[in-house]
Amino acid sequence: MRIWDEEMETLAGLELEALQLERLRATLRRIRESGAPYSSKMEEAGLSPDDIRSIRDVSRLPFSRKADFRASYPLGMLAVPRRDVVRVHASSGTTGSRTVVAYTATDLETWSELVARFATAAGVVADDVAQISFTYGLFTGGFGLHYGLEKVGAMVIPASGGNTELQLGLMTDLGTTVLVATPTYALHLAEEGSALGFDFEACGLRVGLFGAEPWSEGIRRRIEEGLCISATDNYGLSEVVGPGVSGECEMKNGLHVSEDHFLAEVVDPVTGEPLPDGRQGELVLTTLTREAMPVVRFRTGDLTSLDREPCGCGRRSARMSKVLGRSDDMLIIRGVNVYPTQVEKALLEVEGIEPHYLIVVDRKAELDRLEVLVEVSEGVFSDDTRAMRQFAGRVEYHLKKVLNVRARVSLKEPHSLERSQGKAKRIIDKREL
Ligand code: DLL
Repeated sequence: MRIWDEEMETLAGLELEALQLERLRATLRRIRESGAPYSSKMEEAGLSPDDIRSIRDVSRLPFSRKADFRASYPLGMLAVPRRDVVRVHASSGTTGSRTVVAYTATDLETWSELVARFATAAGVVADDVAQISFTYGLFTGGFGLHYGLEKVGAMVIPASGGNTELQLGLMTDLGTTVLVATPTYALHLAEEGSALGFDFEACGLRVGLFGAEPWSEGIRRRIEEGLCISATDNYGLSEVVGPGVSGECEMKNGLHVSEDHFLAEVVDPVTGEPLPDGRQGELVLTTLTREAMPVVRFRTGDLTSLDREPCGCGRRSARMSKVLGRSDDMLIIRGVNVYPTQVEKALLEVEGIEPHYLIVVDRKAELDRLEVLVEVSEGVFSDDTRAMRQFAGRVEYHLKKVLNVRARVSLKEPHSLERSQGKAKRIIDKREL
């Protein structure tokens, strides 16, 4: 198994910590010299870069949040002169207003290296033909994967999102071997393709690089079966770089974090206290090499845990567990915390359930009610209302057993729920309307 940057991806222990400390202090100095907003946070906390004497001192530094980007919209977070910026992207704005992120030429070079690392870890090589079905534009997914895969030497097809027939045509004509998409779109492609009689087994597709939204192991299985590929997960966020913070290797036992570029911590989402390895909490990231917009202790809102045990692939970097979801997506239903991925996992444990669902939360007489709309397979769907009610009852029973929360299940005909071309929207919260 090839490692893209063997020296950096196998760095661990004291050597790694020394590099991280040097880079962290340099980042803090650059922030202070540029007068970027975080410098006043450091001042308020009475801290200077020289107070950070060991990597563990990072926990003394104040947090930063998405709100800091919004407060300085569009480019107030810059730590370099504006003329050094060669590209901007913007976050999707799903959880509020848009945030703009900027890159210097060196930042773009680093970003390509980061993507090349996780693509190589997933098994991509120079002979591959990579079809990018992420939207190209302000979203970091399209351009991020594009330049990283070119760096690996793959032949890149910038297909962009949507238009399934075009996607399938390109796959056949150009011999696509690697698919880049959101897991939701990969599922959609598998479904539409098989309806159109496309033979995924016979086409050369072999690896999937999927990310940008949470997805359970059940969805991974469905995608792997549907597209006849090995499906891997990669993670990132605009404010920190875009895709390339972490990604799975072929062992698929966690996402390797590029720790020479990002310092990863997991904290208690409520108190902000650092949590030990293995404990699930909110991921907090500090960039160690970003020039244009460095971020320090950025609260990602994403829930995961860290594992520093060595991995069979030879990389020594810490691994993140698959992201459970964003803390903002957590539903509190009659006092019980529920994440959409937990609902997804439980649903897919029932035979006859399809991986297309929508969660609707409502409040009646001060009580939260959870409804799950989910498609069933052709074999299960019928006009026999009694049989359907019984099946729904079985799903409800299973959800109650796993999630400890009662949910009403409405079974839907195959292909009836709306499909997404990008990130899926899983929750409709009528309590906010
Ligand atoms: O989604 C960057 C990206 C593009 C990552 C392509 C991977 C592939 P944003 O639009 O800023 O950036 O959204 C970032 O998406 O905080 C997570 O909540 C979620 N997310 C991204 N990757 C994963 C993943 C891109 N692999 C937000 N698993 C993050 C779970 C993910 N959630």
